[in-house]
Amino acid sequence: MDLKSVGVITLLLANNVAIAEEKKDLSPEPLLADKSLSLIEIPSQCYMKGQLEDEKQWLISQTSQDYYAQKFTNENYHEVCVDSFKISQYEVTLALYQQYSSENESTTLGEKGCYVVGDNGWENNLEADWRNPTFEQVHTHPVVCISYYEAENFIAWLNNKLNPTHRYRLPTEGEWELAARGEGKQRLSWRYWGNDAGAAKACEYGNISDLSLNDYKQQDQFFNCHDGAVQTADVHSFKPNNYQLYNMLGNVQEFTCSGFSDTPLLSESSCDKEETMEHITVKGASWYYPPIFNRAAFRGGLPRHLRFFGVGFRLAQDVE
Ligand SMILES: [Ca+2]
Ligand SMILES: [Ca+2]
Repeated sequence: MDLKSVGVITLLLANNVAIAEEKKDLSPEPLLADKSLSLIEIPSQCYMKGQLEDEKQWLISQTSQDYYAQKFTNENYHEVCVDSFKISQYEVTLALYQQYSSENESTTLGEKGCYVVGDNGWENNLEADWRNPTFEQVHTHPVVCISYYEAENFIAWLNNKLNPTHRYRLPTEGEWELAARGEGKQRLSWRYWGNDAGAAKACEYGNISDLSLNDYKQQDQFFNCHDGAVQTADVHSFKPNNYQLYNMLGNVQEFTCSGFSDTPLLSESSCDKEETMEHITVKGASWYYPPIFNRAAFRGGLPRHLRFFGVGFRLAQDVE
């Protein structure tokens, strides 16, 4: 490199510093501008939660009576009533978690070990963590490989930092499913874009287990369209549902604050912080899960201390 080039680079660097300093004075703090903090208010109401009869028949046709009985009979169709609440439009970003980590290195640097799918199926990869979930991410992707406890620690840090009147928390299972279903006609579908797993429409509305993933790693079942993302995608990508919420049924599965039991009535309307139930409920489906799991009614239960490469979370708040 000649000196002339060095001079140009130095000048560019100097200009960038000047621009950065100028922006620093004019912009809100980066934390406050993060997409993860953009909330939508959902009004108090009652709705029908759970699996519909035609959904049941489709699930059995895709699997078997035994598999259905084992996985999907806990999605009871019933009325749930929720108070008004707010929920984030987007999943919590890697950028925001990085900021948390930079201020809490003593607690976040030891977060090793994450369940990923390796050559022999699911395995606890002791080298994997939220910085390296075994695939490439950029800072606008959702953070993954975070346990429920770590998500709660992050939220405690966020509340302490921002000191808002209404404090952030995870959504309850009942709140999450209402938010995912959207409103009006959309709410009556298994997925907010419709029921047909083969429809190209699926790839417009979420980062799902599509042909991109199938090209990368053969799947038994997948959505027959291309969404362009093998693993995680930008949290602000694809079309939202009609509550303007993005990737409720895609990108990553999401923690709720409701304990998991086969009888959802026990916990879906409240946060189970007392740990009366060992497992925590996760909702939605990730970039990895096949269409049978990609439905608003699907419920998963995970041990609270484990991490998975397809699981993240979004924020909620009370409305007073
Ligand atoms: Ca995808
Ligand atoms: Ca999601």
